[in-house]
Amino acid sequence: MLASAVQPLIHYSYMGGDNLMVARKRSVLLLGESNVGKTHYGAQFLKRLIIGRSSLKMFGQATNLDPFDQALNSLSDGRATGHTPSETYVESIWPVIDAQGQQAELVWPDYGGEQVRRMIADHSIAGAWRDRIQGGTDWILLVRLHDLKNADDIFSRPLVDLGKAQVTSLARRPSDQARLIELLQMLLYISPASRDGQVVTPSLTILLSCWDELEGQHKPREALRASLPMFSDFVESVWDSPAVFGLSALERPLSEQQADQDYAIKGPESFGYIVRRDGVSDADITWPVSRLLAAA
Ligand SMILES: Nc1nc2c(ncn2[C@@H]2O[C@H](COP(=O)(O)OP(=O)(O)O)[C@@H](O)[C@H]2O)c(=O)[nH]1
Ligand SMILES: [Mg+2]
Repeated sequence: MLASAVQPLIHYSYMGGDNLMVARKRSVLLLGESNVGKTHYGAQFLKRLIIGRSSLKMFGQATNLDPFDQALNSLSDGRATGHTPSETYVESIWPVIDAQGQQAELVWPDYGGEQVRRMIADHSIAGAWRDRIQGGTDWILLVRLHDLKNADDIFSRPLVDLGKAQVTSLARRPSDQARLIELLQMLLYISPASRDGQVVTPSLTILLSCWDELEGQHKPREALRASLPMFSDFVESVWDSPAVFGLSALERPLSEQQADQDYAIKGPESFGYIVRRDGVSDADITWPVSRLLAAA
């Protein structure tokens, strides 16, 4: 095979400082607005890696595990952890490997709750984000449907109203789905994704988080389409093969104050599930990442 044909599959990365490693390595970036469950998913994911109950293993030194350690301690008692936002962009990087020897780094950013919203409102992306976006081969976006609305917005206002006087009095903000589309558009713009045809790299996985909060939903893709149709259309048309799964990292709501005895007795690793395309649930919450490695 020609070297040039192989090139796009290879990612050069520095590991351990000085050694330039050439590896077929993926860099998976976890994204999501504030309060969608990133930290609790991270803690549950970490627990699975630690006890070996997953298809992935930790492969080297993870950085900056503090927020997850804290969440894990609370979960072990059967409690949720409080929100401890950091004002700046901080990230925790976990090197992982699957049974076939495929490696990846998982990047869990932690940032002040308003950072993503501000990024969208100001139309500007901070430097640290930019670097991450440019190096990422896969994006996993957490979306908590329960907290979002398919509300009227500037796009749903009838065009016939445009000519009428005093339309300004009807000022509306972009809806939740318009905001999410804007976020992905901005990130794509600064990513190395090719503008020709549908996007293949970075791949996009949408995890509908806190799935246990949604009633009567069976298949994740249909749930997304029903709640956020415009966002769903956007994703399907821009990406070559976007994936949509359900995620309940905790399996049930937990209180920060009152301990859930069942949790404390069985351990947090006995809780949490993923909902696959066909609506079947699976206890391996690391699977959305391991399937990306298997596809490499
Ligand atoms: N019901 C339910 N609540 C969850 C789940 N995961 C997280 N939460 C709750 O959602 C809130 C936000 O979670 P957190 O991980 O701090 O979100 P982050 O801001 O994206 O890091 C917390 O109150 C958690 O208890 C879940 O799987 N199910
Ligand atoms: Mg968090």
